[in-house]
Amino acid sequence: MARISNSHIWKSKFKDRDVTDEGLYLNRRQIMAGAAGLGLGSIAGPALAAPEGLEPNPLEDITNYNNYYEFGTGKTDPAKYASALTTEPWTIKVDGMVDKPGDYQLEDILSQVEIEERIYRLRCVEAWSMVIPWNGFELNQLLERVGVQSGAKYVAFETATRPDEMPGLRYPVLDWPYREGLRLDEAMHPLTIMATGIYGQDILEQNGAPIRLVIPWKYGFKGIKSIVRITLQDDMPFTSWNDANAREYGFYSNVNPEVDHPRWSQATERVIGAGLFSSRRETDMFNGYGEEVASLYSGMDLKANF
Ligand SMILES: Nc1nc2c(c(=O)[nH]1)N[C@H]1C(S)=C(S)[C@@H](COP(=O)(O)O)O[C@H]1N2
Ligand SMILES: [Mo]
Repeated sequence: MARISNSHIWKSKFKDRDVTDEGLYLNRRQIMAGAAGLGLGSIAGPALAAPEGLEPNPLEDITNYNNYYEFGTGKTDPAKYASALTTEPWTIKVDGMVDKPGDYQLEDILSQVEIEERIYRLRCVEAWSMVIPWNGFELNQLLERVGVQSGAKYVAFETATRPDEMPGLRYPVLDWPYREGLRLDEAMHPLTIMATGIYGQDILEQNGAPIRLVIPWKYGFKGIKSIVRITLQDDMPFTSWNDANAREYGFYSNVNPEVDHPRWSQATERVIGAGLFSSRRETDMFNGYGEEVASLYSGMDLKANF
């Protein structure tokens, strides 16, 4: 088992797993993705334990306590309403400064990437957190495939807008569609993944089915769900939360215990699912991923560029 493992990253490439008929099972999409390059026989594996200190939350927590405002602003609204989202077929438009723009079918995208399991902390800007065992692929694999042109400096993302399926779109909480963005080097970073599964199963709609972004060192709202468009561009993208309240939500939104939200401290976080007397933990700079990502921001004033 070639695992890269330390206190806060843990990953396992499916091809390295032992074959077993029990434990973790893979969904159709992931089997397709894995089957392309790795051989079906090798895609199965036991339920795997996280390294000490990074115990994933149970699936019940991960799928019943969500932010997905297109389905309502309550934490349980997505679990109630998001199953209405039609996720097949699914097309992602890739446009802007790329060599191969086009409407890419999800199956086509997944046929040419390597799905891995990544157990990451998720830290919401609202000062709660959980640990999620994602299945997904490094975004850089897709960006390399479509051919990023030399002038591109940012990547913009858009969520689907389906008024018939998303009751929350009636309310102008945000300027829909939900939009997010990254600097190109952030998007290319190996920790940045596109997730298609959790616990080895298809990602559920409330978590951003069929495909969503995960950037573990940033506040959760950067992890845009149910992506239908990816645009390479030279200017800083429009981002929905920054547009809604630029004083409270910056473009970067790197997890930073030293930069408080104007209305609350970011020094600590409530651990979801920690029982009756839910516990708090101290928030780590870059959510604990500083060793890997701090260099992306060297020389920057992180209080000004929050
Ligand atoms: N399209 C869309 N993406 C979204 C959101 C949203 O409301 N709409 N909420 C964000 C926020 S605030 C967080 S904390 C994470 C939550 O992801 P989870 O529900 O899978 O834990 O999704 C992010 N992605
Ligand atoms: Mo969030």
